Amino acid sequence: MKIAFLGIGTNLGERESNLEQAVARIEEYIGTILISSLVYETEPWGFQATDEFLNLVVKVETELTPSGLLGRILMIESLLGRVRCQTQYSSRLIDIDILFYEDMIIEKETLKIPHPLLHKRKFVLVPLCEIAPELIHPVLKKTVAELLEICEDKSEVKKYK
Ligand code: PH2
Ligand code: MG
Ligand code: MG
Repeated sequence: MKIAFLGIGTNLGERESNLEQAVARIEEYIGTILISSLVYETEPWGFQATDEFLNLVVKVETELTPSGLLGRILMIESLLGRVRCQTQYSSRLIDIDILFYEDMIIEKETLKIPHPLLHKRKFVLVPLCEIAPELIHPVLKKTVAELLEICEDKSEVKKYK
């Protein structure tokens, strides 16, 4: 069994229901969720949108390999109705990102682990720090709590429920 941390986000449609469905599909197709953060309401990061996001982070136990995990994530995203746009960032029904997989470092075109932007995003670091403050980033060699402390992202991240 391997441990992975996944970030989940949505800013379109019935956001709470999107998260609930994503969590249910993760349990069905990926593995057991060991811990889940609270849900946070967060300002769109890196692009302009009027719709705020709901974000959370989960810790899962899985038998899948990293590429197997990515395959299931893409399947779950499309099951939940996600249509991918060409533009870099856009509003979405659901987005599931692999943040960490064990302490593995993967640098493929189609799969980068740890998530290359996680340390720049408070919408990831705040929920991650809630459930795993002492986790060490295998590339940056800092704990999640330290990464949050030095993060320059000033966007708003507030507890939703
Ligand atoms: N995801 C992005 C880009 N910007 N901003 C917030 N607040 N939450 C997200 O999940 C998010 C984002 C790309 O996946
Ligand atoms: Mg993302
Ligand atoms: Mg994604």
